[in-house]
This record gives sequence, C-alpha cells and structure tokens, in this order.
Amino acid sequence: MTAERVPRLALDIVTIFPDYFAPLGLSLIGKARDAGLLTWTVHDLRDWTHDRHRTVDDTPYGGGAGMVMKPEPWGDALDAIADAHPGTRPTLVVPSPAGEPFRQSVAHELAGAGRLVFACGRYEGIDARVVEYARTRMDVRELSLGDYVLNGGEVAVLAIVEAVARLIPGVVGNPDSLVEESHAVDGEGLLEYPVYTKPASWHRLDVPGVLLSGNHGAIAAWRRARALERTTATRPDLVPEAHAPLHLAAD
Ligand code: JAH
Repeated sequence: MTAERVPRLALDIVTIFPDYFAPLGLSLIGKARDAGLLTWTVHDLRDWTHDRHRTVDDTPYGGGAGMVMKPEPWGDALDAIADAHPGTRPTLVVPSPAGEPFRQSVAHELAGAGRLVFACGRYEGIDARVVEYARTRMDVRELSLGDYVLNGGEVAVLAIVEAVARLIPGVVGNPDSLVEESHAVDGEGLLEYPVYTKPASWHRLDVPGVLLSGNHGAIAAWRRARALERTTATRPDLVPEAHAPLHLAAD
C-alpha cells in the first residue's frame, strides 16, 4: 500500500480569470504538485453570483471613477472555501497596491502557514468590508509587490505563489541555492554579486580573472565587494549598518 502524501501547502485562488493560473501547472511548481508537495484549486468568483449576468462589480459609494467588486460573491466564496476545511484557520492573501510590502521574510511566513487563500481583485478593488468579514475566520495579509498599479491581483498572485512554493522542501532541487539567495534579500544581506559562465572571453568581454584563479578566499572577497558595491548603488536601504559609510558623530 502506498502512503498518501500530505501536501505541505494547499492553495485556493479566487479570480474572475481562472485561465491566468494555467501556467502554475508548468515547470517546477507543476512537478511539485505531481510529487504531492503542494496542491491548489482555482475558483471562478462568478460561481458565487446569482443574477443572470453573473455580476461581480458595482459603482462606488461616494462617487468617483471605475467600479468596485461587490461583497456578496466574495463573502460566499470565502465561506465555501473556509467551510470545506473545518478546524483550520487559513491565511487570506489579498494583493493590493495599498498592502504591506511583500518580501522574502513574508514568503517564509506564508510557506509555513499551510493553507493559503488568494483573493484576486479587479477594477478599483474589492469592497473593504470583505477583508473585515474574512478576519473573523482567516488571518489576512494585504500585500503589495511594489509601488505600481496592475489591472488586477492575478499577476501578483502568480508571483507570490512562485516565491512561496519554492520554499517548500523538495520544490527546488538544490537547497543550497535557497541558502545563497537568503543572504541576498532576506534582510540581513546584500544583493547578488554578478555571475559568469563559459566562455571566459565573449565579444571581447572577459570574465574577471580572480574567478579563474582557484583562490577561494580571493573569490569570496571579490564577490562580497561587488555585492556591497551593487547594493550601495541601487538599494542603499539594504546596506547593513556595519557596512554603511561611517557618519561623523555630531559634536
Ligand atoms: C490592482 C486589484 N503591488 C502590485 C499590485 C498588486 C495588486 C494590484 N495592483 C498592483 C491590483 C487592481 C485591482 C489589485
């Protein structure tokens, strides 16, 4: 008899565009599903509408441009998903330009949560009462990928799912690559140093000689210097205190 694997991560995704999530079946994430490491279900929000036009939006109270996602289909969808897994408290992820920044530390938290529900908004967003209502039975994380506006949450959900799924043991083949990256963006580290492969000379551009030297100490020092240089130039906010340029004490 074959032992049934219990997936480390179970995802429910609610959207008016289920086709956006077909790519999840590809590549590493699809293989991880085949291996039983994670599982997901994509739900069409319109399955929880009751009018013949399957309406999910309405005009905003207070006026203004655009449309707002009406609360009833969302409430019924979230109820159905929560009721399907009694005795668990899932985490509801809602991508929004107004959310907290999504970063690697958040990806680790979500990977540990076990059950994630993703709510993909469209138009000007979802009626704010939906998140309030959801908090009665789910932990809610409103997350922003960065300071720009998309047409909806779907693309953000794809990014978040990929960042989270690859942290599940076995999803990424070589766990060393996870460790290396954690130095880059997990908060205590620097951006990646530049990387090179063969040929050693290409279009008259040469790979830095130190990388061909076999001197592992010199290579490590070179990489650290390049990482610090790069981070200082493009992401000074990530430069650790100990490496930051010294400021003169005020007298
Ligand atoms: C836009 C619902 N931070 C990226 C991001 C995430 C979500 C949205 N936009 C940008 C969005 C419209 C409706 C979500």
